Amino acid sequence: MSDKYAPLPEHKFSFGLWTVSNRGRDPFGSEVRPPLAPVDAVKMLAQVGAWGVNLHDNDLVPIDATPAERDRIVKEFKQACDSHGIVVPMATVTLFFDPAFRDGAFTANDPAVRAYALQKTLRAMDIGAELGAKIFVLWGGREGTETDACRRADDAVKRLRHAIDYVCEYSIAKGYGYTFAMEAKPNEPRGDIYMATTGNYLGLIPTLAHPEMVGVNPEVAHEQMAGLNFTHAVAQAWEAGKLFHIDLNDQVPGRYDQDFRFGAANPKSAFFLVKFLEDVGYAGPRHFDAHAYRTENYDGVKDFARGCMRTYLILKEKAARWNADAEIQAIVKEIHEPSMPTPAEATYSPAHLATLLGHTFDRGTLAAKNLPYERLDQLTVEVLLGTR
Ligand code: GCO
Ligand code: MN
Ligand code: MN
Repeated sequence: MSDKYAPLPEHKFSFGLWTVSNRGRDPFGSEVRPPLAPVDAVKMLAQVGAWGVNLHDNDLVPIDATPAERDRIVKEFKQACDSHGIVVPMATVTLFFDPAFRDGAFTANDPAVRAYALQKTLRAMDIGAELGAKIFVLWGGREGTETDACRRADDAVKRLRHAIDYVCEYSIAKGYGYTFAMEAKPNEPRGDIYMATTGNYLGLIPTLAHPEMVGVNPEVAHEQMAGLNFTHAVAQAWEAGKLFHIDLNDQVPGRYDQDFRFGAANPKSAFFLVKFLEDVGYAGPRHFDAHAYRTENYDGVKDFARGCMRTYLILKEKAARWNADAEIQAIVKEIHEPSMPTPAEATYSPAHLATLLGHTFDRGTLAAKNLPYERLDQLTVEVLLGTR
């Protein structure tokens, strides 16, 4: 059976252990699916054709495990990954679940909580390194406030910087070779999270001790919760050389944190995202940080996982179709052409400056240039709807 949308290892599709094992609990209702052991989640990912699995420390090793239990669990998990041909490209740390982190982790006011958060992160890095991960994601879900009376927000930034610098040094000292991918989110579970958008992190990274080791992990839902254009955030990260990882899912703006199947809510935005990633040649993992509807059993979870990958591959094909469509490309060419003779773009020089300042622009000509974006968008929609 040949299926042109079948996932292959080269597509680098990965899922968080926490995504396919999500049991459907929400603030108003308990779990609807039985527990899924990590090794069984790996088996399921192999069945649906995924390439990788990512994990938080405590998705695998309970927070109160003894060192011996930890070693046994990690060893068994590694064996399961090896026997199912699943890789672990990314690891992360749970710094939000335990009550100890109710005031934050790296940014908490209590120095003991901050030290514990750091220790827990170093141990999670050990687990990830043992499993072969080279990307370490840090999501500061609790690094925020309900009331700004609790601390100065710039102190939070300083504490966060200190923690990131520390974990970079640890990776260097241990020879782990990690890059760190910082994941922003505007709110949930805190009223306001400090690093609200990918742009916030892009501002913080150059101030770190090892900026070259640190990039971002933008998530579709997180930018869309803030009402922002996700592809723009990804493009800025890419342009800065900082797109180290990506969390794909979907989200209707203004709703709760939905974590829908990729492309489920906004296929047009998903199309522009996939087109961007494929056009620029993003070579990192395509990680799905989403979960199945609460109505589903584990067969439905497989439908969900297959759907994420299939939609990505369908959109990838649509992007290629868009790039190859003669009428679309003629419009793209037209909209980039100058409307009148103009001094060539050049870097600043006294000669170019003189030419530019001496040039006469006809504002009427500029304003009259044909920009058939209605037609272009309609053609895009028709590619998406399958009529082209
Ligand atoms: C969320 C986040 C998390 C993180 C994960 C990795 O909204 O809960 O997206 O799923 O991605 O904790 O650090
Ligand atoms: Mn999320
Ligand atoms: Mn995420």
